[in-house]
Amino acid sequence: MKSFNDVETLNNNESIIDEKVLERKEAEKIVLVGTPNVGKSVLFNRLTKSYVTVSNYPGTTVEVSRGKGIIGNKEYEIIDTPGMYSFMCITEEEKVTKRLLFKEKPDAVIHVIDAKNLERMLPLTFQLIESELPVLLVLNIMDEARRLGLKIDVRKLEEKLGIPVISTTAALNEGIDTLKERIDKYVNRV
Ligand SMILES: Nc1nc2c(ncn2[C@@H]2O[C@H](COP(=O)(O)OP(=O)(O)OP(=O)(O)O)[C@@H](O)[C@H]2O)c(=O)[nH]1
Ligand SMILES: [Mg+2]
Repeated sequence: MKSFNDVETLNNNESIIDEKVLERKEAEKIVLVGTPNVGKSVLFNRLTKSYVTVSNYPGTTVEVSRGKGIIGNKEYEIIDTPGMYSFMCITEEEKVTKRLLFKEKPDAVIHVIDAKNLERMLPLTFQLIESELPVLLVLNIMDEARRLGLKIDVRKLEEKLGIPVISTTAALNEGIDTLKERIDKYVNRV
């Protein structure tokens, strides 16, 4: 019976510790979203340097990666989400991503798209903006877009959308420093 009590005490202590962790002021948070296969996870690896944890979203089998990264002079928590096509969620992955977007209260939401399929992917950008999420748009896979001869007027797109737009080739580490600068400016309003 003694061992049973010991376990009870341990569990009580654990729950107190959890509450303390929850009360602590959290780091600035960035959530990466976008359709499958656009390079979110490659970008996540570029932005995070340490403490990457992969866990199932509570009550689901959907995996979410969290890591820490330094942007400007601040530490951020960066969250990599499973691919989503739209807010009209069909798959469990999409439902998890939508829930995460609203529950985590991110300081920045990075919508990553494949620059080759700009028009097909912009509807989700609109949905994110309409939901009043703090969105930045990343046109990734620019190497392939360039190879296909696609020309994108990034400044004009920024003007039309009213949000920061940054082009990257995450696989080659291109545009990552600029992305970090823009995130820093956006979050800290400088
Ligand atoms: N050419 C090129 N390939 C890239 C670039 N970024 C990512 N990729 C490739 O695109 C593929 C998908 O990358 P991921 O990072 O796994 O994509 P994801 O968005 O996380 O995909 P899901 O997790 O399925 O939603 C991989 O083979 C990457 O190497 C890029 O800038 N250029
Ligand atoms: Mg991924």
